[in-house]
Amino acid sequence: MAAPGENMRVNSDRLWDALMDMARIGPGIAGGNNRQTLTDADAEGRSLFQSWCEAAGLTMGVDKMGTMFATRAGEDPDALPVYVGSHLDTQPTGGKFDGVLGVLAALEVVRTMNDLNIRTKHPVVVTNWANEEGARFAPAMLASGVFAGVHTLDYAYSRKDPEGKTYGDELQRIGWLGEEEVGARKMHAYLEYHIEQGPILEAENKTIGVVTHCQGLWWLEFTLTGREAHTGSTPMTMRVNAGLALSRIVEMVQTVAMESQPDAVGGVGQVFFSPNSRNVLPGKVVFTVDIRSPDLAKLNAMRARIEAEAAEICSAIGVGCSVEAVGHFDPVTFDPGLVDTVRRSAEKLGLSHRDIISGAGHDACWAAKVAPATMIMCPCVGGLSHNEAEEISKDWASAGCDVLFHAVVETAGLVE
Ligand code: HGY
Ligand code: MN
Ligand code: MN
Repeated sequence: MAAPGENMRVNSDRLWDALMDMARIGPGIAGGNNRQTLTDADAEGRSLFQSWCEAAGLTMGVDKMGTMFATRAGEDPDALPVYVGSHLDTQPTGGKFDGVLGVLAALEVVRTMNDLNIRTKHPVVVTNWANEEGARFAPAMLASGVFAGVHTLDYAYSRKDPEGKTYGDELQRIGWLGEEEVGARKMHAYLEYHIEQGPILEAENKTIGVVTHCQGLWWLEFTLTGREAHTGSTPMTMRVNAGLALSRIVEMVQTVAMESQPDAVGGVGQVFFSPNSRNVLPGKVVFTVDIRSPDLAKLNAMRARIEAEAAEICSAIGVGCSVEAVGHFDPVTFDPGLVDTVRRSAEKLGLSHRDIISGAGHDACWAAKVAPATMIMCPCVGGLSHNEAEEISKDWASAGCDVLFHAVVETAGLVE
């Protein structure tokens, strides 16, 4: 017996076309995207997204961090909106779907609501969070962090990219500095649809991830100070080699993460050498350690051990060592009521699903501090993400969007 509404589906072709159209903006060099926050490519993608929202009859608002909110009116003007979205910014060698799927699926939900003349009690707001990736301006999820009161606007504006440009200046330069106070908007609920960015759903042949939690994170930025010297004429016993300290610390982080299993990860993705000349020993090495776990005690124990052992490593070879936490959030438990709504929507649609903990961080992690929030995931090929070869199937994309559609309509309250 078909469940009520189970035949209501989104337009799979229209969703996929939107994804492919957006992917043409800020192309990478290997089939993915390089549409980093507050670049001209980001501005171009924002304008395309705004044109689609306005064509769907939505009203666009932009806040002082550049986050975009496109509203579909509800029947009850006093009802708080249901926010649905993710992020359009990408990694420098990002894929076509990380974040973008969640924003354009939210738009597809609204487009389908329009097609079916669906009216809801609560408004629905399609959301594009600024600077989710934190690749150009650390930390990640910067705009949603300001929205949730975790960061101040001044702190966010002061964040610098590797060229020394500030977030505030770049937001002004691309013309997307909005007028709304960040966080002034109040949410009835927040839902985010995202690719898994890991291997579990595909390996278990599950179409939907019902996200119950998100693991916590520390980004520890180390600055090691050695002595610049000639790599040829300086005897080994006279070297103060910050590069050697870096290599020992990276190895140590791997050991700490492996000894903290299960449910712990650690690694280094970004390193800056100075002067970065092939025949000069580095005077300064700056790098970020990324550690994560769904277990807060374990996460903090990893941090303490890494900082202590890094100090010992540097002391043993006479290298200066300082560390600053440049990103953090505790493990997140999503709203059980919304998680159940997602699970029932998947069941109503006859889609295979399993509960899952998000390995990656998302804007939903900060939204969960100010409103009931949850996530939906779809598989990605080989679990690969933050790689231009990131791939999903069209069927996966629309199956998760169908679940999002049903969960949003239920949460926003269908008006018959
Ligand atoms: O780092 C993360 O987990 C996210 O991709 N910003
Ligand atoms: Mn993402
Ligand atoms: Mn990402």
